[in-house]
Amino acid sequence: MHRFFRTFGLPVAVLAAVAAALGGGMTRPGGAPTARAATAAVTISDFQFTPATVTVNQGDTVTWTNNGPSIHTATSDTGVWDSGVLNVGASYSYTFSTPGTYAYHCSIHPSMLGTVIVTAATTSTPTASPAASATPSPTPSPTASPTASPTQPPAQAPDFAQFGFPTVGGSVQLAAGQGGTVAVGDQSVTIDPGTFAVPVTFELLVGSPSSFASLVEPDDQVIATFAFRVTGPNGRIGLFSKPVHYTLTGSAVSPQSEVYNTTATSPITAVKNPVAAVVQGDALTHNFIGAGVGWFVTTPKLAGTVTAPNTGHGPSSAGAEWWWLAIAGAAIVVGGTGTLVLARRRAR
Ligand SMILES: [Cu+2]
Repeated sequence: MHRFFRTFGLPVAVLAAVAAALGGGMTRPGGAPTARAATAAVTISDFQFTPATVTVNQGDTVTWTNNGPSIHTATSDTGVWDSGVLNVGASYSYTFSTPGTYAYHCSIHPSMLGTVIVTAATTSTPTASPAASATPSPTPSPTASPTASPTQPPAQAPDFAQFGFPTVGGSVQLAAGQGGTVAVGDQSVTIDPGTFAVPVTFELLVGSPSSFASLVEPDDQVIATFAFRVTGPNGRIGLFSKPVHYTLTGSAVSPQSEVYNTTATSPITAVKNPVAAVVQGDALTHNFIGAGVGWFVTTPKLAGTVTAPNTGHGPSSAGAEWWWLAIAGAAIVVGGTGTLVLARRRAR
């Protein structure tokens, strides 16, 4: 974000000003999601995003418009952006400054899935095409404007204390630009210097694993729950300048542990985070760049009975461990008493 604005911010701002002076007559509402477009339009209707996958260049803006008849959201799986509720006819825009593949969903209807692919911009494009940069979004949100501050995203994050994470497990106050660590129990979050350009209070919220149990597969269990509440001078911050680093340690962590995103809705829904967690020994790590969703971590229920073998096995044995767990699970279903035997074998 920083680098993007240092490099391209000025020309884009100048072009935006030129566009404003021209009366914004260059709007291209039907902008096709072609690789060279500076904006791409995604229509939300009939419980799907159309197109479901849109490819844009670094620095381009994607605009989602709800053509009804229901309310929806366009919510990044990893907390990068969240449109909030889009009423019928409403639009939301987000400008992508970092190349990558971004999965998103509707937090009201989790089966609605979409992807934004952001390709790296060539160095000469920012000033090459005034028409491309002069396309204002229909209803620009604060985050959509290229002139918005990159380090103080105005997008307000939900307060996840109200959506399953009522307890402040840990809290740290950071001066502008300062890094730090916040922890509770076997969970910790490391914040690199430069993650926030303003002074913030970074709170690590936690909830009861049992309150999320109904959202996971019957053979999985929730072993950790957490959300971030980051409050700066202008309110709760939804998007960070850099990812923060989350770590969960403990014998319940297994190579099959998975991270789920939870919604700020009632009832809460959950979708699997598209980025796999990294598990080494009894430590699970994952990076998060925003506070637009909450999270929980699962592990197969049997993992609790076969904790010790997790250490000392390289990544190549992960598949084998998975099969042992599957076999053990089948044994439980069939025989009911197979667990201990298998666990003992497994431990060799
Ligand atoms: Cu929806």
